[in-house]
Amino acid sequence: MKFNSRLKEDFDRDGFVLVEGYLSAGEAGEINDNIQRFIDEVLPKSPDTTAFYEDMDDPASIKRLQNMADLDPYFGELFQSDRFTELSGFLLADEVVPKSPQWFNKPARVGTVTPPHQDGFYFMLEPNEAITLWLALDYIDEENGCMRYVRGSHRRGMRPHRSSNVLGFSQGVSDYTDEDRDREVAMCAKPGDLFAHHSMVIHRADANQSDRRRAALGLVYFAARARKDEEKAERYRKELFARWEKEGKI
Ligand SMILES: O=C(O)CCC(=O)C(=O)O
Repeated sequence: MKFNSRLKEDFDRDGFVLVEGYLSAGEAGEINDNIQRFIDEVLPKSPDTTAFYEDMDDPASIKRLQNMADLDPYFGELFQSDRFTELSGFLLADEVVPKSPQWFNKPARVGTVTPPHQDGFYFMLEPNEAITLWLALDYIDEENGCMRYVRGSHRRGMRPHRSSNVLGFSQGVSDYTDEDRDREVAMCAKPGDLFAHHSMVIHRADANQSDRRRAALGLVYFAARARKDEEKAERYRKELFARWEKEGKI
C-alpha cells in the first residue's frame, strides 16, 4: 500500500495523526456488529478479565474489552490484516509486531475520564517505539469524550506517572500542567476515522456527558526494533520513581 509522506511527517512532528475515512462507515458498522456478537456470544465463555465495567452490577456498562484477537478469529484476522500492519509499519519505519486489540467504550452518561498518560509507560520498550491505531466507531466530539493529544509530547521524554483511580488506566501523568493543556488538541471523529498515536505521546479524554455512546477500537503494534527488556525496564522504572519521589512529583 502507498501512503502519503505528509502523513509520516505529521506523525513524526506531532506524535499523532488523523486519517479521515480510513474505513468506510459500512466497514465501521461491520466492526460494531462484531463487537456486539463478541459481547453476546464470546464474552459469556471468556475469562472475567476480558471485560471491565463502569458499574459491575450493570452488564451494559462495559468500558473495555481486551484479548479479543485471542478469543475470536474475526478480531484476530482484522488485527493482523495488511491494512493496519502496513500503516503502522510505514509510520514507525519498521516491521511491526501486533500486540493487542482493545475496545474502548465510554457508555452514555456514565463513561468516565481517561487520565493523561503515555502508552509507553505501560509497554516498557527499549527504544520506546510503538503505535496505537485508534479507530472511531461512533460520532465522537467534546461532549462524549473525544481524544485529546498533547502535540509534540512524544519528543519530550517519559513523564512521571502515578496510580490513577480510574479502572483500566492504572497510571496517569502526575505533573500534568497548564502548559500541557494549552498544547492539547481535541480530536473529533466520525465512524471509520482513524488516529495513529505514538507510544510516547500524552493523551487523555474527558468523561462522556452525552446520551450517546463513545466507542473505538485500539490496535497496538510494537516496532520490531523495540525490545521488551523486563530487567532493564524494571531498573529504569525504579530509577524514574526514585527521581520523581526526590523531585516531589509523586
Ligand atoms: O479511548 C480512550 O479513551 C483511551 C484510549 C487510549 O488511551 C489508547 O488507545 O491508548
